[in-house]
Amino acid sequence: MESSLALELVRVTEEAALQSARWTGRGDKNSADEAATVAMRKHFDSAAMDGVVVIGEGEMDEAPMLYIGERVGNRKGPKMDVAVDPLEGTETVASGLNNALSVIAAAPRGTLLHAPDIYMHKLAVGPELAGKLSLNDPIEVTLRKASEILSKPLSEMTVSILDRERHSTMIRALRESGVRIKLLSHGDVMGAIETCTDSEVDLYVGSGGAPEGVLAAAALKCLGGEIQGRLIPETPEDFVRCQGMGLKHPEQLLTMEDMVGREGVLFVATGVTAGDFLRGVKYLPGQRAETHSVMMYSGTRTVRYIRSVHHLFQSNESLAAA
Ligand code: VTB
Ligand code: MG
Ligand code: MG
Repeated sequence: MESSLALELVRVTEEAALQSARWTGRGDKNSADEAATVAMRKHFDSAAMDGVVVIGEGEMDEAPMLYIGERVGNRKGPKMDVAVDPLEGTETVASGLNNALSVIAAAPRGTLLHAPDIYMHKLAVGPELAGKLSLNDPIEVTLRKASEILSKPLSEMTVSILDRERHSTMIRALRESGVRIKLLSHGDVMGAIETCTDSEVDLYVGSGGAPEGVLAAAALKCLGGEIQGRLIPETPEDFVRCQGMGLKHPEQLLTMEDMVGREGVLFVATGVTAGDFLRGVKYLPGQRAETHSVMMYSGTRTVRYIRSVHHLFQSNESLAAA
């Protein structure tokens, strides 16, 4: 059941990727995002589930599609919570940079954290470090512990972090510690995932979007890694929003269980632009295109990679007919 649903969801991220990839490097992030969102919405209803969007494109009144609370799926399957980011990396596509993705996570109804669109402090690690570090520790302590557990000197570790002014103190501390640093221009879902792949990245730290934190938690649960988070409500309104989403103490440490629950979670993603983990959309002769996706299920810890060749004629036609 999980794998057939995951495959149906891959179909949805593939369509979003195929449409948004057309905007690669064209300097128009809104059009790229809209193309992904429209395509994702149009294909969602073929998935056999009774889904409710808990992380989506915004509140109902401001976003017409994939708003929080919207029902998705054909209603003929399990009741699910659904988290989407039709285009994780809108600027990335607009600038033609690496690692833009289309992403969906799904888990039994009531299990995914309804994270508001604010920042979240994050610490993500791969299987070797999972369960062994704490976001409560100062970064120097975390690095020292990680270096001991991994049995390698700090100078041979790599830490990734979004390249942002708000991280200047943290980046300085990383530099003083002697670790290698991978500065990300965007895309911290992929940043967190990379701690679990055969990339050089050992830790992902810093703050990024809270919705992206929940999406990353879904992926890391499937990959055997770990992410911890702490929301950063900046205004009294943010506090109220967090509490409205069921978080009595908005600044509490969030474990993976807080973010994605105890039950099986599905995570699917399709590459939009090129990346180390997933290749981007490639248009082929004869109105065809190739996509690379991953589908994972935490219940079995299966990770499947799917290379698909699409006939764009059919893809566009089914879009027009939908
Ligand atoms: C991250 C990253 C996204 O936003 O969550 C980041 O994953 C956080 O916001 O790709 P800032 O850009 O304000 O730092 C993105 O870069 C864009 O959604
Ligand atoms: Mg988005
Ligand atoms: Mg995003």
